[in-house]
Amino acid sequence: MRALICLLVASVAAAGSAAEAQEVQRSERHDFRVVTLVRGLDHPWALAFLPDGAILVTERPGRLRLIRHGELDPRPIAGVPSVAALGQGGLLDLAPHPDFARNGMLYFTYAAAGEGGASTRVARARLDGHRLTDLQVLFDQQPKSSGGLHFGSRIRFLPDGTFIVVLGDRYQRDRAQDLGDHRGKSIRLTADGAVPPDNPFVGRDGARPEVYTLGNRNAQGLAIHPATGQPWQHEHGPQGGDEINILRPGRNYGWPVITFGEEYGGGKIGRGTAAPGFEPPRHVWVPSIAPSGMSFYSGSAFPGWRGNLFVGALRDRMLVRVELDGERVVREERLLRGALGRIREVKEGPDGLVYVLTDAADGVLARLEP
Ligand SMILES: [Ca+2]
Repeated sequence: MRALICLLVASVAAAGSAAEAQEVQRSERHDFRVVTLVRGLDHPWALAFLPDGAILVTERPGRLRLIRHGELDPRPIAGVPSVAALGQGGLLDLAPHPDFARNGMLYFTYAAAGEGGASTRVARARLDGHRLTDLQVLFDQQPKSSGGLHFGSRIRFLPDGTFIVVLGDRYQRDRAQDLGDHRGKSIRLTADGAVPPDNPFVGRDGARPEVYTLGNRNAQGLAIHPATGQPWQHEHGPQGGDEINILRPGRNYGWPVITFGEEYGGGKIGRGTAAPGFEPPRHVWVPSIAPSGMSFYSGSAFPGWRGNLFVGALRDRMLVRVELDGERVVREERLLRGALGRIREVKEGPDGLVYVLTDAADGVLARLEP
């Protein structure tokens, strides 16, 4: 069932805010309205909710924006480092430190240029009013490579206080199986940027100790399961073969040895879809949906969606609702098809509503409401 019926198209400007109720949509478990909160965001990439109710949004060209009381502050946050805004690169994900209310620390990922090209970097800084201070680079993906493809990335804190960053292979697929290379990996670091001593490849000759998993192509989704604390990831396949995976330390997720995808224009990649020693994906999309952004839903505004996983999709401009039975994907429903645009990011808000960002030069922040 992919029935999604637009019942009503209306533009209702709420008093005192830019909110516009665009549509009422019917879906399997809930009817909902899509309310556009903010327009005019330049390729927004990630959003984060702050304890005081404000919302931060990254814009890929390199700006960090503040939304307070539903209004976009016209002044970008100062002090953002310079980013390599080329192709898929730029200012990407962000995550407040779990103790942000006390320490004000923000963690973010971005494409950075340097010797040999560009790669994904992780930095943290303190948000002090309208500026970032005490900027500190914690990780720089090595080696850098040319071109503007496959920077990943998402960053999330685990319950133990360390964080995981999912990366991309920088379109150098064979590097994804090389433990001496950060391309095509996820990494795990402490909040201060040190290598945790229990990382899976610490002490192994020729391996980079930050590596947490290998064989990952280009991941733009990461969410921590609210009950198990496990990191769930999704990644772009080539032509076909987008995947959902559960990241476990030291495991090999197969790229480019096993994949459900094929070369662009056709042609086999690797050995097939499964092989001993490689983790099979939990879910596969063929054809590709181009997933970006991922969030578990545990709120009370949509009781029928509790325990579901939401995945944004650039292709077909939709939001995918994924039903789970433990670690098994049992069903998906495709929402918002064409209603808003390419969905780059999805997050559950502290109010239990579902927030999305659209990837466009005039991108929006919108909210799903019952
Ligand atoms: Ca895989």
